[in-house]
Amino acid sequence: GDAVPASQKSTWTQFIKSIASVSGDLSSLTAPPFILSPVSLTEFPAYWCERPELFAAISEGTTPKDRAKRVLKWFISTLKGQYTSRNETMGSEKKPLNPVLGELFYGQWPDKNGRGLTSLVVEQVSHHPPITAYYIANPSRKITLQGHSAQKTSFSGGNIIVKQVGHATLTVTLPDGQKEDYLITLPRLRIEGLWFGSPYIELAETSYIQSSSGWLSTIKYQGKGYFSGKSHTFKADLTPPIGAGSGTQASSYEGQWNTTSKDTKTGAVFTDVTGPKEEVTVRQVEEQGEWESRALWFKVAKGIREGDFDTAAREKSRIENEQRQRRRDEAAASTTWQLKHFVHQDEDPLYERLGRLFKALPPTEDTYVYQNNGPTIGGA
Ligand code: 0T9
Repeated sequence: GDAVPASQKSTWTQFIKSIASVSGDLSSLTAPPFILSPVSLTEFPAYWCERPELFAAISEGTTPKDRAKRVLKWFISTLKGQYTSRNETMGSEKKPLNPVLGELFYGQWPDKNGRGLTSLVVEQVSHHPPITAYYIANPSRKITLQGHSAQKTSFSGGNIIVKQVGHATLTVTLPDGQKEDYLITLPRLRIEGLWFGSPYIELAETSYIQSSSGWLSTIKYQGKGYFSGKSHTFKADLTPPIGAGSGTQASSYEGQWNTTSKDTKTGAVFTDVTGPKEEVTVRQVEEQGEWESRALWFKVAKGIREGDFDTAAREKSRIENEQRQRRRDEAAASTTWQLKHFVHQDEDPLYERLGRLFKALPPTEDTYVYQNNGPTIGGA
């Protein structure tokens, strides 16, 4: 493969073979240095809000359909960051740092142009399997997003197939005090280009955004050579509540989630992510607590960035050994790790209620409920 450094060719081949044989969870596989990212998975929920103005604009919707359309527009506009940004910043998809239990990530997007301050709280709520819980809020717009993210991986046709486990719920409180909820399911990923050492993500199959108002977005994803000649293609249908009167019109949108899309009927621009996005603002590493991601991984990340992989590996082992010791101590004392910001619940009533409207599978899922106890950063 082209992108694989000569000295890492055999380890890369070995690595691909081990991916093919280990199914389910790839997070703890040891990968060759050239494919390592210095960023932990706990930072990934920030991708949900790198266009904070689109998140804030949801509250400006004047009808249930208008708001459902704005939620869809915000969602589609996050996909470029979520799934192609490592290729842009690091040349290819890379293996993120595997978060430790209790790892935290806090951030915010400042108030600008009256959009309000948006804040982010992330906690690694499980190490094995890895599960990341997150909460994003724009209090002045009365919009919240809560979710958790896990993955089940398999290998097929030379690609890694990633089924995303978990979901997100978005809630907007309307001027009359009524809440409108949205259940957001997540697309399937195919990681291609592995043999050449230059992996990238393509999205596949279907994801949904179901509003409590009844409006449903059905989003279909395709890569090159299916219904479009282009990669990163989607088609979304926004359909009215079941049994709605004839005055309610469906809409559809299509295009590329990494560039632009339009209203299928009118041709009007729907999403355009060709302009700059806003990365999350995070406290200086020196000011962070020991469980905060960038402080926790500082030496490992520095080693990876500077090509000092011996230091990176040594520091990573130190963190992992410390974790193992912690788990042993807890077992000996018959205690368990206490989560800081989230409480696990076996059932999510909102998932069940909204999922029923479009026959979500599975019919029920667990959830991590935010405890409203995140740090107050700049008045958040
Ligand atoms: C939620 C996102 C998720 C996390 C990552 C599959 C993956 C871990 C999960 C799904 C975010 O909202 C969106 C984007 C990228 C996803 C990652 C891409 C990836 O490769 C990793 C997996 C665990 C690997 O590291 C596989 C090995 C690697 C060598 C391939 C580059």
